[in-house]
Amino acid sequence: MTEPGGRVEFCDPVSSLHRHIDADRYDELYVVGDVHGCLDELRRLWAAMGPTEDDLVVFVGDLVRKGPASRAVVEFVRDRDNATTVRGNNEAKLLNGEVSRPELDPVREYIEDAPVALSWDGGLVVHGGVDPTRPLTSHSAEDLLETRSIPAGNGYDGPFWFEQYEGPPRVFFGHTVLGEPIDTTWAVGLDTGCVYGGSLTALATRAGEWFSVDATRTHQQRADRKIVDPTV
Ligand SMILES: [Mn+2]
Repeated sequence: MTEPGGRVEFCDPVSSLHRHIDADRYDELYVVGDVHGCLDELRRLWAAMGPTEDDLVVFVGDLVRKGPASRAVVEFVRDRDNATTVRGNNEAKLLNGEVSRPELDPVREYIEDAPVALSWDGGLVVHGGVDPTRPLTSHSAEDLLETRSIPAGNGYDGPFWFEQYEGPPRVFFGHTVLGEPIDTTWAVGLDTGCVYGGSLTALATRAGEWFSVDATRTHQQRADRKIVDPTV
């Protein structure tokens, strides 16, 4: 079963950074929020989900930075045939040279190969979000990586794109740190701030089953005003 809505299309150059999958090839599609190097929490979440080789686990990006084990988290995802990731804004910062992390050089090729968008019929995984006032075909890679507030901006003041968006497709996203996951008809927000002492969250999209593990410890402090309590 796929979500309602047809195939997701982007225009060049984003179309070359878009991976479309046939959802019918998988028994279950899991989507996981921002990991940010939290390897211990990732291991516990993975054990709780127990994905089989016939499932696919899709990460929303931001595997790296801020937490203690960025390289090992990338290797964890890379080395599993039933796991894949889209690119997050923190991976983009590595690729564009905005930040330098030589210890990630051994996994740079995998990060470079990660698409900015991954979709199946009716479903779309991106790191940031989409602008509900514009068609997907007008979105840049940067839009998909960083959209948070609409009108555009990167702030935590809102209003947020996911409060206004009415699909299709149903969009699964991270990037905006949430006090609780967002689970609406058209938007599923999964970044529950693991690296900030929150939790690491996943959704089994078919079963509608949520998985969450509490952070082992707080790796970075974060102002409360930069954690969104969903109102949708
Ligand atoms: Mn993030």
